[in-house]
Amino acid sequence: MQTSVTTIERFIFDQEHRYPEATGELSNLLYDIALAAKIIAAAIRRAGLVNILGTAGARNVQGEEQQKLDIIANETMKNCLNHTGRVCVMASEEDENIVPVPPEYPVGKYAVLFDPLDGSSNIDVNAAVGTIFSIYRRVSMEGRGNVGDVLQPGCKQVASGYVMYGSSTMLVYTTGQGVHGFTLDPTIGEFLLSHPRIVTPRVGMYYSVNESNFGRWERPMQVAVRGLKGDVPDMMKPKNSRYVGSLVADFHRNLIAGGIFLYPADTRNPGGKLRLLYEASPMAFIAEQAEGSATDGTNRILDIVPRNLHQRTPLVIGSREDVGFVADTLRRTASARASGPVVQPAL
Ligand code: AHM
Ligand code: MG
Repeated sequence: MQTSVTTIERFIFDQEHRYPEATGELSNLLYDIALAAKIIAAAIRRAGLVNILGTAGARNVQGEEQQKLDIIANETMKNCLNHTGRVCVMASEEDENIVPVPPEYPVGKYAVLFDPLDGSSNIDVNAAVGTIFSIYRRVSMEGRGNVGDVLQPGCKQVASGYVMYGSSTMLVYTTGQGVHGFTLDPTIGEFLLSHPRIVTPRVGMYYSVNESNFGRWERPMQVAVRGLKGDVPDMMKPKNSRYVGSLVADFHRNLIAGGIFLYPADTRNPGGKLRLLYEASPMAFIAEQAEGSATDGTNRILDIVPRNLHQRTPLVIGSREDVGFVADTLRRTASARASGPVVQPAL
């Protein structure tokens, strides 16, 4: 029987109190999110039993069918964050506009963004889903926060993380001091430190992409993915394919085992499918803190300045050398096409 454990509360407290100027507010905000994660995890576990699986008949702002658990997760996040005086404004993938703090509650110095239940199309088949969150310091000088507080580039994040509701529930986060993972012990209801200081391998074993879109990608992306599969063995050892279709699960596996996740632009999603603010930026902060990297193919994800709340972006993220290989291949193939015949193997 283990009698000494590190709870998420103790770990966050110890980390923040290395800085004398720390007020503890960010720590408390992270506990609020950990509490929301426990409530959502419980709802997911109960889902099959209490018959809350399936759609709620509503569609979210992107026109996608909303699952009942999406609504529960979204409300849970808001209710755990909106009354504490730590948050000035929120934004959720499930809400069209920014989510203000109700007037009866005080506002604080952080803006919090979240995808309350990512990969929700996987719920009905009992596959892993997740919550992704991103925290910025407010930049508005007065009032109760505005859209400018959430439209900040990813490099301004003070923390980001995700919760994976899989065979166990894990919370992984960074405040810019490395990436740390906690596993929920359901017997005591606490997240316990299980993966301190996660560093992702420089070269990974896996590539993760929805290859049914292959014919809809631009040719440079087709060449890059074929490279990951073994078309240029002198440059890239062939990788194994893994794809759950749930970003949190695909990203988490690749973070731990090493690998690359891609969701490129295609003819159906010319700007990419994933959202910059709720998916790409928070994951990019984690990837970089774990010594990996993230790009849209040309630009570092964390440098992109968002123009609107639900902006999408192509995403290539994971082990540093693998992401570099894809970015280089895109650049070389595009410039070879511009100046003459393509030197890569024919498709
Ligand atoms: P969601 O936020 O509506 O759940 O969509 C995002 C999900 C990601 O988790 C996943 O990486 C991607 O969509 C999968 O898309 P596809 O089914 O097109 O492969
Ligand atoms: Mg999502």
